[in-house]
Amino acid sequence: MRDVKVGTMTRGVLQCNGRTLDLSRPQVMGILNITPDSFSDGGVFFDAGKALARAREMVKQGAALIDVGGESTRPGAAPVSIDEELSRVVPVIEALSAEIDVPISVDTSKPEVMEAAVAAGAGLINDVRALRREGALAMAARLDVPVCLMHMRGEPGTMQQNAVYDRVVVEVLDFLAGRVAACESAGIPRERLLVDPGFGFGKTLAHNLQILKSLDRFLTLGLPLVVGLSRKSMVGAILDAPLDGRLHGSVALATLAAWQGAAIVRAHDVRATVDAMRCCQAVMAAAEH
Ligand code: YH5
Repeated sequence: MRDVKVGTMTRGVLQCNGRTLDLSRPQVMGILNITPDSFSDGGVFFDAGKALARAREMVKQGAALIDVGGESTRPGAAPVSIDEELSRVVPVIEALSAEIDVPISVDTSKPEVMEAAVAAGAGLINDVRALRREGALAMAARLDVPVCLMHMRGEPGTMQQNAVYDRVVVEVLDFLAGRVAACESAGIPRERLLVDPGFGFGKTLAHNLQILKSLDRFLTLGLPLVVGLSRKSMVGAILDAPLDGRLHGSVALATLAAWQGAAIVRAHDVRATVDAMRCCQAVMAAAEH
């Protein structure tokens, strides 16, 4: 990571497989889900053309990164085989990397998918299991791209059943510090790592709120901080709102995260979130007196 001075803060430019990600100001990672229930008209197959159009739109709206995911992490979602996940994400990453300039991240826990995605042009690995799957650490060490390590308690299907913490912020911090150490032991330099507390992954509303209130404590890890709050159930619980009523709450929480130093916010609603990040950055960059 090359360092860039921003006021008194120093943040880097991340090298992502030939593309760069400027982390001197909060950036938006646009979500591109490639699952049969997205980009389809109710059938089993998704339309790669529609996925590409959506990615293009998000780049136009200011996304600095597009996160391509072929495995649903929703509770109760069926596991996806390696071949199925490959067939969903690889063609989309290939097509995207041929026509857009921003880095593409791959949301996966499978080493085989990491390898094929990076060969197809992906520039960042976003792993909700923080490289805990067999072979994932070694694969990520071999691939020369940054990795986002996310905290999740348990597995998507059962994670809400074990959402018990003594001190949630300390426990999530300790987990991430442990994964950073595991990465360094496996040969992944710190300069290639990002961390994410994993909002909603094995956490109650109270836990999610505590983590967001104290988000700046995660900066002690010394790594760029990623957060995903967009449309999540914590927004739904606060506002008592269905999925399509969570835009303003999602943008508000993303702003609170950026204000505390989050480098990347993962979002569905790119234009609104980018506007909020620009407003937040304007205040953060203002002179003190
Ligand atoms: C994240 O936080 N999240 S997938 C449930 C929702 C809405 C959205 C009930 N991948 C994260 O977005 N990667 C996902 O409504 C992620 N951080 C990172 N790094 C879950 C998701 C969602 C779930």
